[in-house]
Amino acid sequence: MVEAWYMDDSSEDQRTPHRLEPNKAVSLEELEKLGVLYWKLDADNYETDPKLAKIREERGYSYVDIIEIHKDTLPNYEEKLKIFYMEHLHLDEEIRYILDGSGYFDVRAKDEKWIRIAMEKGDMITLPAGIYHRFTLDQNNYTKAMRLFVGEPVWTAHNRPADHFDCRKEYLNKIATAV
Ligand code: KMT
Ligand code: NI
Repeated sequence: MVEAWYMDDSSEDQRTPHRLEPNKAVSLEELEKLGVLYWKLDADNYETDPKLAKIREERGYSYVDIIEIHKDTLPNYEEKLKIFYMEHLHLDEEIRYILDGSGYFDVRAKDEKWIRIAMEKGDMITLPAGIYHRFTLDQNNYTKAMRLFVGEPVWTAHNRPADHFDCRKEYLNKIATAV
């Protein structure tokens, strides 16, 4: 099962876990209140997996591609990693399914603290439009992920501050009333 925790605020290497001492875990229910959805899937059979097909059908995830994040396979690797780790939001959902390797998605809690979500092979996540977040490789330095999207993909990241977007306002309203 996916593990998440509140981060410490040390400025050491972003690829280390950054757990608080003692660890302060975050449950799937808490993530759900932030609009973050999670599924565990069979990554060895993603091409024929009926569970993935059902999620795609239900949520309208018509587009898929695969990104491999490794210094030898990703063009402009260093630059991309820096961009991924800048706090940003999107006007649409960010949907990622880890097919191999691992990495951390960090999302802002209601109180603005960072929550780190440790994603491994078989973990699929949806970040809602308007949530501030970022991504980093962990110390394994490798992620292979499926990127999904509703319709034609728009990967544009709006770096913080991006509070003027309607989706940000709608997002804040939504989590304010989530119980
Ligand atoms: C993103 O948008 O931050 C990414 O695509 C990160 C890599 S997907 C694991
Ligand atoms: Ni993003």
